[in-house]
Amino acid sequence: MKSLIIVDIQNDFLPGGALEVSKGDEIIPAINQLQREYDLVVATQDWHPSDHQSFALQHPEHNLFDVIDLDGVAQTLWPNHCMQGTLGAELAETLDQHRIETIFRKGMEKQIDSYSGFFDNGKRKATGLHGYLRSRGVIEVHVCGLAADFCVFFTAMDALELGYRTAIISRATKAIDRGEFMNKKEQFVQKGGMLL
Ligand code: VGL
Ligand code: ZN
Repeated sequence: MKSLIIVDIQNDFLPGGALEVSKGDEIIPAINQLQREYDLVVATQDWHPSDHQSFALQHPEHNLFDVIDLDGVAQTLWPNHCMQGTLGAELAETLDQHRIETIFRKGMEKQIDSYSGFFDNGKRKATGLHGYLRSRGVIEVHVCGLAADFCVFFTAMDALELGYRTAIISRATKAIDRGEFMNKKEQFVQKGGMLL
């Protein structure tokens, strides 16, 4: 069985959003098309409390995009984004959701961020995505969505580590920083990941 994981197609990551990914909206038609090719389609949703410690405003002594130590884990400081219950946290209206069986939320815990759809950044807690995929007989996962250099990359790296045949679908992802994604893509391929 083969699953498509649609990562964080949320208003705040689209042009005009709080943490916009340039041209992030342009991949949505491709993602809508892709869904029909999979046995199982799931999605992730970044879902932060308003005082989440990944928000720069929670650390007045630091600047946006600084990297700090948060409970022993390196943390980039972001603008407030994907706050629970806000319009920015909703999945994009143009994303076709009729084949999405389950949405895995992440980043709810104030003290730790969660880029991957499988675990938080300290690998302290699992989201349940691995158990869900396993119970459905999934052995191969393809990852798409936003942002390529953060949540897509870390989701794909965890999938590889968990033993799935794993691909990132290049035409269905966009990066916050393209240079950063080039480096990370290399790491992913070196670890056995496929780029489609
Ligand atoms: C993401 C930064 C912070 C992402 C989420 O979805 O890639 N990036 N929160
Ligand atoms: Zn976030």
